[in-house]
Amino acid sequence: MIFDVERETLPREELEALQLRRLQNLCERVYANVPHYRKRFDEAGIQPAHIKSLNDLKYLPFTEKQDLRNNYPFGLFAVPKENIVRLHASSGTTGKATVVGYTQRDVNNWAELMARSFMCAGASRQDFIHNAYGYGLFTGGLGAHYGAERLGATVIPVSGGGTKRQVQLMRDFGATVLCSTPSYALVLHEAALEAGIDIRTLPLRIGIFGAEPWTDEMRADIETKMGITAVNIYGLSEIMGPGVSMECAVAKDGMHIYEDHFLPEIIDPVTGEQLPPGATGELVITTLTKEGIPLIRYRTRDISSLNYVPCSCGRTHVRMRRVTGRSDDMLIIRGVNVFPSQIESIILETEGASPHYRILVTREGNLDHMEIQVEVDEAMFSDAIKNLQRIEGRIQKTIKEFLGVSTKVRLVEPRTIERSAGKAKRVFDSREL
Ligand code: ADP
Ligand code: K
Ligand code: ZN
Repeated sequence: MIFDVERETLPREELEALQLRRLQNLCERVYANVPHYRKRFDEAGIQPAHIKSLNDLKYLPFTEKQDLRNNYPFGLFAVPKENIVRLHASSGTTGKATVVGYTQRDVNNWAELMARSFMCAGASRQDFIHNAYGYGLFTGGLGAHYGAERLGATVIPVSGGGTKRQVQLMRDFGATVLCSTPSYALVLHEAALEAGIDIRTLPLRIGIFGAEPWTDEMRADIETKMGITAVNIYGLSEIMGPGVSMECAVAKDGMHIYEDHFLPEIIDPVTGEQLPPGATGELVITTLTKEGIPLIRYRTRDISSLNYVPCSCGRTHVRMRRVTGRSDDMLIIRGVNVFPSQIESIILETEGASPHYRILVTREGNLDHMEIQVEVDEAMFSDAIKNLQRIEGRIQKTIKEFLGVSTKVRLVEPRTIERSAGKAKRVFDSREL
């Protein structure tokens, strides 16, 4: 089922014609209303009227997170302040928070795209949606909330935290859809077990997980434990919030970017050159319809690739591959590039290791040291030390083999690694201090 059949299945030619019209209009708007962009366009010797085709996108200047910070709080807004109906701020995972503003049309579009996303995940107005994304300045809670209402479903605005109670409510109200970070889904599962509730026996059938990187191995783990279909949702506050792209439950193979609203590119993060379809690099997004804070070629820092192969679900919008991490998440350990998600995959493939882990990086003298702490699976906890050491050794060896880096792996007792209601913090790199 497709929420907006007409727009979500537009033939590529028509889609591109629409994108071009919207891009031209966007350039006019930011040139006229945002001093920062007028200056950038002038410096690059480009005028809105120069944009004759989507190919000309590459001549436009990039926007970086730093540009939002330099113009903090409202400098990049393109409409008079009284036209802004809501503010949100990014969670500041990688530094000072940035502020974004929405017009009434922006919040309507957002609800529309989140409604599309719910249906893309297989949900409908029959569903009870347990929304455990944080409500507040973070975009997750309210973003999913209004989308669920737009769909006509029943939304349960639980927000993050109060885990024990959440589990009871999920059972009592018979939630069929869960929205949360994937790490919080695991926390809910754990709390349910403690309360003697087997989530597999509840009506819950769909998990819509995002806001942080996760792996296919994590998906499989959650699906088995909770007896649900887990799909990936992507978004960022600078561009809108959740619902920039959504994985369809039909193919479960990458997230459809709502291309009538967002124009994606993949670039080489070092040279800034556009890369051909399919290549892996940094995702760059231009907002085609946003009024409050429209952004040209926003560098997300997220590493992905674009798949233009038609999808079996019927949607024509391009799919982005699961984000393996942000370019600024990449750890360089003694010269070797390592993404935390690669480590996660290996941990989850190892029997006896739980999905709760953290990565500690330190420097001793001139040498980087990486220690990975993994909670041992409850069932294995009472096993002989010898067996536990075997698990540690296996993870260590696999990481060395596949990622080429030596690590120390330490199994720790179940439930000793801190749980989070939102985005999990897994990497502790004390080298930066
Ligand atoms: P912050 O940048 O402060 O974390 P946001 O809450 O806007 O602020 O987070 C957006 C970021 O979260 C994205 O740029 C991306 O790095 C990450 N993210 C969101 N959804 C996903 C997802 N499904 N997979 C991987 N990373 C995601
Ligand atoms: K309903
Ligand atoms: Zn699809």
